[in-house]
Amino acid sequence: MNSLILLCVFAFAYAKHEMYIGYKSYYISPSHENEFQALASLENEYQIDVLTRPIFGRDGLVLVKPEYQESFLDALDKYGIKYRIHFDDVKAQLDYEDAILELRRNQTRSTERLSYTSYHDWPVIEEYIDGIAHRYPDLVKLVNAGRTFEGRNLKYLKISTTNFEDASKPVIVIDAAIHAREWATIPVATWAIHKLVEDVTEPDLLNNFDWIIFPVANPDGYTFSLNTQRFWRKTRSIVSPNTERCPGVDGNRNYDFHWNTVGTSTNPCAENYGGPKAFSEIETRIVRDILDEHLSRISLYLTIHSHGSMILYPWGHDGSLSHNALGLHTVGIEMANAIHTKALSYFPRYVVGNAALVLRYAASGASEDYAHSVGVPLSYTYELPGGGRGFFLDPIYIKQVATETWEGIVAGARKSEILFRA
Ligand code: 0X9
Ligand code: ZN
Repeated sequence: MNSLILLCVFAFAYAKHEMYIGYKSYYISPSHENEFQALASLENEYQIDVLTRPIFGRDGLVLVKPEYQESFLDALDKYGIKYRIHFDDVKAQLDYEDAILELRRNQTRSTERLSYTSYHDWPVIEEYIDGIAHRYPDLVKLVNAGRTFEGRNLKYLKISTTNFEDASKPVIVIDAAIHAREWATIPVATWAIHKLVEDVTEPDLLNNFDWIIFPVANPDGYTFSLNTQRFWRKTRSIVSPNTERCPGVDGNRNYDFHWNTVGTSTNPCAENYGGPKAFSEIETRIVRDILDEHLSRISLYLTIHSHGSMILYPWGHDGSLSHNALGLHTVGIEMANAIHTKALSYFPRYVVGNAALVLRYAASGASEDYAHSVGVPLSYTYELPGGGRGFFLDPIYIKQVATETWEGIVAGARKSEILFRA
């Protein structure tokens, strides 16, 4: 009987990542402009999923389907793009990661209401969000902003000592996990909530600002990535009958800023599908509406992604600099420096810069560009640190990344207030 149960458990575990059988991942290191350009065209031709964009002096990470292993590597050779294997058997690595997660879940007891020792599924995070609003009614308001395609509630928190009624306070907006597979972004957002509500060590952050935190902007995608398809990036909506086979839209290509022009795809099966129209997704409409409602008071917008240790600012669709480029760069550096004061010495240092120039890859329809285009003076994409294993930040680093990133948020908020009042 016992061995039957074990067999079932193993069969289930084995089946979980079955679709990745034969997949391999590679570090790639393009070094010249023409190599970066060639890579962009190879992505489409060989259906490469770029898990981390390579930047100057730092390897990228790509996931390659079984049918393109040889031809893709041949093409890299042809263009002289250096590469080396990351995971020879992606499925086996995903099974291993599941085992680590399970171990961490069972091993640790946390005194915090939400532990930072493993990744939680959406119901656990939802319960935490609900609980915070329930326990701190004078400080926190839960907004139920709508339902996802699969029927999950899209919830964000408004945190304010003055019920958002003091129009002289700047507002800070943070969202996380619009990209489903970027799991580590969620604890960063919930840690910010924790530090503003449950463990206030920087009271000025609470008293001088109003906060809007949307910790899981894409719960459908996140759930699908946790349970079914690890590298799922998009939402889960079926936007028209011909997208049934390939559901989902890349939320960070769906904003109405040069929508559908560059670094995006019209193919619903592509990871960077921008959707049938701008703001086709409720997940992005919610952020649009938050920005719209509080625009005159928003001093800082942060969209949390992972990974790559970068702080990126507009304009990411063409690499040009905005009227506020100096402010964006200065505050970006302040945030990175603040993170570095708490970062581990063996984590890579943050790179700060224009999104398209740093990534050598232009992409339109992204939220940080959109927010800036409608008037948010300081708008950034954070790409959090990875954990050496590529996409998977080992749970032992979750708290580290959450706490060091909080330092960046604190520094950004304080700087944004000075500029807001100037
Ligand atoms: O491509 C993205 O959406 C972001 N990188 S990720 O690996 N998290 O997918 C970068 C967005 C950069 N910003 C703009 N292009 N505006
Ligand atoms: Zn992302």
